[in-house]
Formats: sequence, C-alpha cells, structure tokens
Amino acid sequence: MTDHKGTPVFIGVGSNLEDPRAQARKAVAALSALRGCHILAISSWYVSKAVGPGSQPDYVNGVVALLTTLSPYQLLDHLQHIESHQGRVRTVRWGPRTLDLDVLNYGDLVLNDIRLTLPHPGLADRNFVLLPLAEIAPDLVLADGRRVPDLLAKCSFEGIVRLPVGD
Ligand code: A4P
Ligand code: MG
Repeated sequence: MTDHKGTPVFIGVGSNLEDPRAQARKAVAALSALRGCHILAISSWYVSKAVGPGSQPDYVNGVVALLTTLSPYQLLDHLQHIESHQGRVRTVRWGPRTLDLDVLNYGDLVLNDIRLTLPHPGLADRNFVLLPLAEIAPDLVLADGRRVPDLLAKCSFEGIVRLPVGD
C-alpha cells in the first residue's frame, strides 16, 4: 500500500442540473485525478429537495474524503476549475447548478476570509451534507471542535433519500 501524506479534507459534492448523478460521478473522477490529492472514501449519494429560491430540481449530494498536500486556496482553485469545466455558471446565490464543490472541513484549520470559510458555514443545518459526511467519518471532530455525531443527532432526516450503492 502506498503511504499517502497530507491534510485530511472533506469535500461536499452537489448537483441539480443536467443529470446530477452523472455530474457527481464525473466530479469524483476529476477529484481523483488531481495532483496532490488522494481519495480516501466516497459516501453514498443522497437525493433531496433544493434548499433555496424558487422551484428547482432535486439535488444529488455526497461527500468525498481525501488527503491533500495542496493549500486550502490551491484546493479551492482546483474545485472551482472542476465546477467550471462541468458547465457551472454562477448566477443567483443558492440557484440551480450543474456542480457545487464545497470544502466542508480542512484538517484543523479554522478560517473566515473573503474566499474561504472553514469549516463550511452551512454544514450543521444541512442533512444532505451531514448524512453523507457521517457515513464516511462517523466520529469526525470538525476544526472548530464541533462533533459530527452531535450535529447529526440534532438533524432531521426528513425528505432525504439515500440512493442504492452503484446507482
Ligand atoms: N467559499 C467560502 N467558503 C467556502 C468553502 N468552505 N468551500 C466561497 C467552497 N467555497 C467557499 O460559492 C461562493 C463563494 O464561496 C466562492 O467563490 C468561495 O470563494 P459558490 O459556490 O460560487 O456559490 P453558492 O454555492 O451559490 O453559494 P454558497 O453560499 O456556497 O451556497 P451553498 O451553501 O453551497 O448552497 N439544496 C440541496 N438539497 N442540496 C444542495 O447541495 N446547495 C445549495 C448551495 C443550495 N441548496 C441546496 C444545495
Ligand atoms: Mg458552493
């Protein structure tokens, strides 16, 4: 087995346009091809109603765990490049998108600047992030000290469906 080094990072993957499941699969392939990143785990995929304005198609969400030697900003650059490559056009905040890649947690780094907020601010309120995160990291303590099992215990499971493995 190769001994990979780096910071443990969790990436949230979301899509609600142009075959979301295929977009998600493609995003994982792009993440696995990144230099300086080594994928450790991929969650199941979950379908949920869109949180956000207007009527939007349902989302497919999942979480990828990886080790990275990239800085958080380098990683964000790569994620935004993958989003653009998969046809993401930024219009309205929380609007529909072919692909959204969020850095959920980056090692023990807590950050709040113009480009990056870490851990991701929406994490605790979102079952579509917490469920897949807890699936691959059930005992995770976030950089700010919050524990994933505690957040999960406060989270509603309503309206979210886990897709069968391989779907
Ligand atoms: N940014 C700051 N911190 C981070 C971080 N930790 N990871 C900055 C990634 N980016 C971060 O993001 C806007 C800016 O946030 C970036 O330029 C980056 O510098 P964006 O992806 O362009 O915009 P956005 O995604 O529309 O805004 P935001 O606030 O990131 O939205 P969310 O929180 O990602 O929510 N409903 C369901 N069911 N499933 C979903 O996945 N997603 C959203 C988007 C809304 N409703 C949803 C879902
Ligand atoms: Mg985003």
